[in-house]
Amino acid sequence: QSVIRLEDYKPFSHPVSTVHLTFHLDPEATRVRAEIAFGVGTGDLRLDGVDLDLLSATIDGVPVTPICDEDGLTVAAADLPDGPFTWVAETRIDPARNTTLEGLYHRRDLFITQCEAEGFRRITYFPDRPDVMAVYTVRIEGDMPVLLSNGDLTGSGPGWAEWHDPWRKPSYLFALVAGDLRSVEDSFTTMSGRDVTLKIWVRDGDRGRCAYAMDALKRAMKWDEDTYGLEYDLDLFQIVAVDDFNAGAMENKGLNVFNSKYVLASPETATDADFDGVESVIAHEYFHNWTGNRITCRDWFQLSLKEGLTVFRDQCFSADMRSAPVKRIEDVLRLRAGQFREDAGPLAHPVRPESYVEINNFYTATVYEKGAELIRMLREIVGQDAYDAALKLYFERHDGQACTIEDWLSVFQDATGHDLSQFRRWYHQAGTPRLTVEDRFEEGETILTFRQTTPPTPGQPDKQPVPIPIRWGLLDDKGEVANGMFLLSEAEQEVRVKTAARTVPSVLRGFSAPVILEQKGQPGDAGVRLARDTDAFNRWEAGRTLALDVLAGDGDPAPWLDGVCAVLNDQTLDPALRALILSLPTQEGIAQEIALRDETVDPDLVHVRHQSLEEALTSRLGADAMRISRAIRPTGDYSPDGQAPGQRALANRLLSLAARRETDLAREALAQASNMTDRLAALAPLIRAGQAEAELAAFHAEWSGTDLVIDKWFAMQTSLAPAHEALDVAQRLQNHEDFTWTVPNRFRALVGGLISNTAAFHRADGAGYVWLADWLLKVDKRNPMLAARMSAAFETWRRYDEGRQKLILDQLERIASADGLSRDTGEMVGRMRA
Ligand code: BAL
Ligand code: ZN
Repeated sequence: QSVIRLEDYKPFSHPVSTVHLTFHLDPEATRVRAEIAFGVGTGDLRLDGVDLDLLSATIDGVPVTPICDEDGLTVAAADLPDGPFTWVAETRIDPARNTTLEGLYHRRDLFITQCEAEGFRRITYFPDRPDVMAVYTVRIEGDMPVLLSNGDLTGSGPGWAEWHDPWRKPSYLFALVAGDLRSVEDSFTTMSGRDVTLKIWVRDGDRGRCAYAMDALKRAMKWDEDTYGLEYDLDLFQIVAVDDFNAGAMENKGLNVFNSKYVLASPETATDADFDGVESVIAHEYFHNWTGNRITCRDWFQLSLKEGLTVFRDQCFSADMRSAPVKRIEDVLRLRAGQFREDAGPLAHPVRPESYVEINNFYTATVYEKGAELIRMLREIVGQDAYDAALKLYFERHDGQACTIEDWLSVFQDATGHDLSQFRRWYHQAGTPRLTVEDRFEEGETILTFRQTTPPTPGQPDKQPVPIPIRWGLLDDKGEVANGMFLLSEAEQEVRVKTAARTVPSVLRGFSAPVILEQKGQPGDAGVRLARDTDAFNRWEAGRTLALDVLAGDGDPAPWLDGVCAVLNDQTLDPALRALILSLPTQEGIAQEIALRDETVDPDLVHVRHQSLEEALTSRLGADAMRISRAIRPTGDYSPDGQAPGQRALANRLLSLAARRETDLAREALAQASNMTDRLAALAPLIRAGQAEAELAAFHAEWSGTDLVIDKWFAMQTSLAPAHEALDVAQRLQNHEDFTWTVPNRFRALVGGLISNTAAFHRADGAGYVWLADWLLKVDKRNPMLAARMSAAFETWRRYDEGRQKLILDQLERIASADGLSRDTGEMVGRMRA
């Protein structure tokens, strides 16, 4: 496998100014004419191209015969004019047979493109790299009512449309969608008074489920103006929702393409979490217009330049729309579940990787979520005003450019005067730093001693200290006595604060750095923080610490039970926060904690402990669970905004506990449920108890044909079925007539659901591993990106006992030695076995 290295970066040989594309759409034989204006360059002309049938090529009108290979073509320097020249090539492609869902593909009568990262080379020969930016004009010919591309519509007639995007862009932001679609329209007046037409394109029948997405889009546009002074820059902004999509969404200039999961939402079909997802993904893709599109990446090693910043921006947007502490807890849960897990295993890599085989394998939690944490830390270190000044300078200095992480950090240094040389390590060094804090009280001072280490990761045996912003506070029995921010830059440093007596430290407030904190306090400290920390995040964190003492060790459950019951009854607290505090860490979270303690993870034991703490809480609450659940459940019309989702979350958490004893309570709740959030919450205990047969059948009958809901139907069964039955359930469901494994959402629902059912996936006989490997081998032949991403389910193999390790390694070896394995999956499996 050939390795691409950051150190080998060279600018492209010839500048490109304009690209004219003409598409004659046909599912099996689409012809693409590409006219590319090249400037004066040096050396051969090397263009990327994959699975293309080259019909003709000319340079300045003169036919040429390039040397073609599997990855592209070359025109020798001797055959190129001395000055600027125009390249015209006609290629034929087969969108119907393109099962990779990269490039141009045809599914269910829709033509769809996905070009990031390297899909454009499946459409025509081109220098398919983000630092080659050009102005695109596109003509689409095809017998379909809707023919869309980037930018503004400049002409159309029956069977054709022409589009022009005045903004220079890299090829990965090119998009085309064509087919029978309907639009929902609205408009937005920008801060300078320009009217922008907004269109969301969906299939006939889905227009009634676009209102929330449209509202979220307008709120995001306004927020970017108010918060960053950034205005939209075309007269038209379009979103298309498609059912066949590998990712969540794509920020193509002026024509975002979305997985329908992140557009379509109504109370009957979508949960509160789905509405959240729509809001944040709509915002994320919209925010890319500046952080990604106007300023893009020089090369794919810089991916976090746009993704880390844009995730951070969408996190801040959601925090402003909803409860900021609750959003922070949810973001940290996501970070730990995906990124800490990745950082602790064989797939660990820096936020800015140094090499890759297949770039699709680096759209990771590290590049996205840890990348966002780095921006958050920068803001923490320099302060909000300096952060704002730095962002202003970033847009002034780099608008229209393809940039690097160094450019980004230089802007921060120049704008703020901070020396960020040590901060660079966060981008280059993989692994999650471990932060320990010890406290002592001496002669009228509370002394906090902080220490940091980062464990070795693949290819990086030795780590240097990184700057860690630590927000801290000190609590006594009346409340908070002091607080501050400390930047730990060395391996060990102290903070001294004058206090009258020993206080309880509350450190890493708001999760001010993406580190694993080990707190060497006194027994009872976590209970104090849970009861009265003024930082909501650390209140939640204290509950988690107490729960993990029981779940990952053999701690006493009483402090956790006492603490969370007190929180439950605190009417002054946001119900959403109470619901989070009342929830146990996931079994994946417990396994991470056990592995951190250098102990072998026994998934069965984790499952048993998890169940028994749930049971203990159920006993403790008794009749209170249903009493409070009923009292707090919102009545009236459903709203995904305001207090109602938090109230539902708390009501449903309590229902899940109460229904452990009495499944009829869940049946009652199901009968009364009037929205999808409540329905799924009521179904869950029945599925867990193996008593949902009739209810699942009724659910299926009601929602047959509504794909996103049927995805839920599959996912809830494999993810919630009792561990000893779940694999049988999955094997039965994979033969269901609605199980189309070739549709990524459906595949992820069933297979991803089973993987998330950890005790089922990690069955001691290895049947879960064999089953997943069978699927990966099958899917890899059609859709390598999907198979490669799903293969990360195996990344935790070192956590388990020797028996399970061997069973997983056997499957990794079986995959690695399969004939025709894709570069994507080959790289993932190779890294996991290394
Ligand atoms: N750029 C790929 C999809 C996203 O991160 O928005
Ligand atoms: Zn993104």
